Order: sequence, then structure tokens, then C-alpha cells
Amino acid sequence: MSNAIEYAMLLDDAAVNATEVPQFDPEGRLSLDTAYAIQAASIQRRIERGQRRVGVKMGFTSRAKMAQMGLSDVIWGRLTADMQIEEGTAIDFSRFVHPRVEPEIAFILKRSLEGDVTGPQALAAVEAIAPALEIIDSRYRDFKFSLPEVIADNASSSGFVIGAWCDPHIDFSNLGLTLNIDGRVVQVGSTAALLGHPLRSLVAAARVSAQAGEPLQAGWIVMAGGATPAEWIRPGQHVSVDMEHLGSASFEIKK
Ligand code: OOG
Ligand code: MG
Repeated sequence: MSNAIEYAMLLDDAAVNATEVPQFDPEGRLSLDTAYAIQAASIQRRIERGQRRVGVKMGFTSRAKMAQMGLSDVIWGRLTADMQIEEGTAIDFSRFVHPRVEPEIAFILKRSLEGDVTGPQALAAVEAIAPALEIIDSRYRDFKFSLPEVIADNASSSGFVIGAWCDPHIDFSNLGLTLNIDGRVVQVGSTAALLGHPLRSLVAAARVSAQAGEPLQAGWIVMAGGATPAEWIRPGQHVSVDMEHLGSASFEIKK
């Protein structure tokens, strides 16, 4: 386990300094429990620096993402307040190693949600839903990793952008969406890509969070996962997601 602390420090330093690290378990020999323990220890360092936990991100909840990264298990990571980028603002590229962006849908909870819940129970805990963008930025060289490695690296999470919150009492099971870079549509998809219905991603988030002893809290955000493959982003670009009925979310990267 002392190794776990060392890996946690390595990954946390890489995230803070926007540097890349070599893979330490390319064959994926570490157990998933160990991988999540590394993740927990690296996020604990952030919390000790004064960061605040604000929610959970789900990963590989769509076939498109699984296929792009060559992995097939749903994974999750921890969101902290410093990862949130205010919608419509411009950010520095220097905070990233080799960032990619993907279109997601976000939930914000009005009540805690714990353990094995049904879709309707999960929905009853949702305050609002919003179109969102996730910036993923693997700390591993060339964005290459095994399943335990990406879990240890907080599921590549780096930033997230959330559009205007909307009433969740619409049918959001199959909303069309586009990912746009500099006004060009670069990916087309649907919220149905997320396990057939994005609520299933929230149900999974409730289960894995409770299993980790950190049940979903009122006020927390849950990012449901990329609905399309991710796209590389570069300085000077304007990135947005447009989602049917829910509107859009965007950010820019400074030149
Ligand atoms: C891992 C993170 C996956 C998603 O939405 O599926 C993820 C990665 O692709 O680097 O965030
Ligand atoms: Mg994602």
C-alpha cells in the first residue's frame, strides 16, 4: 500500500504541474480496489490543500467512449470545485498536458442518493439537469493507460463546464447533441448513448459512491459521461455543446 501513496503523489503532482508521467502498470495488474485507493489518496491531497469535493464523474458510460479508449468497464472519479470552469469563459492552455473535450449531461442533486436506487428514485433526487462539457487530460504519456491506471488518475478528469440548469421533468432519454469547435460540428450524438438513458449513469454513480463510503450528497454534481468520442483541443479554440431542449455550454482556450 505504500506504493499506492507514492502513485497518488506522482499523479497529484502531475495534475498540479500539468506534466505527464510514464505508465506504471501498463499490463493492468493492479486490482481495481488498489486503483481506487490511489485515486482516493490523490484527491485527499487536494482536499488537504483546501479544495472542496463537489461531486462525481462517470466514465465509459457510452460505447463511443469505450471504443475510443479500448476499455469496457464503467469507471468513476471525484470532482472538486477547482475543476469547474465558469461557462463562457476563457481558460489557459498551460494548465493542461494534452487535453481533450467531450459532450456530457450533468445532474445536480437536491437530496442525497445512496446505494441501490431505481431510475425514478434517482430522478426524484435531481434538482436540475444541464448540457455540459468535460475536459479530460490524462496524466499518462500519450494519453495511454490500462484500466487501473486511468482509475488511479481520477478517470482523466481535469475540468468541467456546465450550461444553464434546466427542469429535469422532461424526457431527456434521447436528446440530440453536437460538439462544436470554432463553429464547426465535430461530433454528433444523443444522450441515449449513456447506458440507454443518462439516469442509468446516475443510478450507477449512487451505487459506486455508496460502496466507496462517500454517498452522493445534496448539492453535488454528477457528470454522466461522454456521449461521443472526445476531441483534442488547442489554444485559441472556441468549444461548445448544443443539446436539444437544454441549450448549450461553451468555453474558450486563450491563444
Ligand atoms: C477516461 C475518462 C472517461 C467518459 O466520459 O467516458 C470519461 C478517458 O477517456 O481518458 O470521462
Ligand atoms: Mg467524461
